[in-house]
Amino acid sequence: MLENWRYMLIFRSSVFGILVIFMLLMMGFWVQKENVVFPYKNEQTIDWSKTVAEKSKELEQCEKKLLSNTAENKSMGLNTLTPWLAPIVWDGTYDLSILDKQHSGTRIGLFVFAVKKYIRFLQLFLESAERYFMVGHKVTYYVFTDKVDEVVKPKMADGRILQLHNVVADQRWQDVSMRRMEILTVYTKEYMPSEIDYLVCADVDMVFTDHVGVEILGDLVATIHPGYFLSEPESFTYERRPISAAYIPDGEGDFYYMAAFYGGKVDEIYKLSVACQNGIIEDKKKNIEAVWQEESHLNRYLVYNKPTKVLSPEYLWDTNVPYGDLVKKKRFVILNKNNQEIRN
Ligand code: UD2
Repeated sequence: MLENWRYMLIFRSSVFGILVIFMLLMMGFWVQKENVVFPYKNEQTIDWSKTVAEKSKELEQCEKKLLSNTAENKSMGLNTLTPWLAPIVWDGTYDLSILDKQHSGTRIGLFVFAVKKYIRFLQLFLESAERYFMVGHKVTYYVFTDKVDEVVKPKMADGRILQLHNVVADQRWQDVSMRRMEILTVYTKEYMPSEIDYLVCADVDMVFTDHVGVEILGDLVATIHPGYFLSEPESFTYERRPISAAYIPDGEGDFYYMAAFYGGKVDEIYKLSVACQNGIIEDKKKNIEAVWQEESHLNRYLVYNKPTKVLSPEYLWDTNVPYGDLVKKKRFVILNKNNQEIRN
């Protein structure tokens, strides 16, 4: 009897135990099932091809904003960054109100030669600069001429100074043009460091036709020649004769820069002018002259000392070159002149 009772107890406990284990297993399964199933209540299919297509459209539009979509516009000159990550300044690539604040108090020099018959361009150059060049900032004009008495002083805004300096009138126009480098080596060392922070060098046979402001300032700044902004380096008119100090071998060089507008911090322009002037002297000793005089030496310098900022052809436009429609703003424009007449 006692034996039966013990078996009954063992049997009942076992059944109870099995039931408990079964219930626990069921609960575990339920919990697991719920955990697994709950986050994926409804199965969702993502259309990856659509998402990828939408993204590439967005990227394409983004690229279009920077470059227009023709083959030509893939050219380096239409980019907004150089391969060494210096900005190429185009309209819309900067916020002037931020830059103006950053440059409050900055002193800027504008260096120009108006020698012999080129004096006729000076009045328009200065008056247009008063209207468009660094408006609201401190500006010193450094005018070098052999005709100080003929200079017509423009009406100038507060904070702007006109300095007139006498300079020798070389006989050949090429020598007048190159003389600028020699003068720069002296002034950027002796006088300008205490007078200005940045220097901008310009040709005089030019007119400012739109805003040119502090967006152009940088350590070393050069402007893309409007005739070459769509061209490949092989067609640039660099000095190609190895005998010249301005020589640039095939395969080297990024842009063709124009000597009619460049600039930078005063000490950078000092280094640039010394290098170019030394090149000019070396060539003179060999009785040669670089194909585009100081512009060739400038280009050589800038191949091996990359500018920290590059100005698009907005900042140097020539109405005689094609593709003007690609350059919406023409801020500093070359005047047409009769070279034969003016250089004699
Ligand atoms: C190109 C470049 C110029 C320079 C030159 C060198 C342009 C717009 N400019 O100019 O930067 O590299 O080639 O070959 O293409 N000047 C005088 N009196 C003179 C002669 C020259 O003041 O008798 C000054 C003046 O500031 C003039 C500058 O030198 O703007 C350059 O001379 P250019 O304009 O006659 O030379 P150009 O047009 O070939």
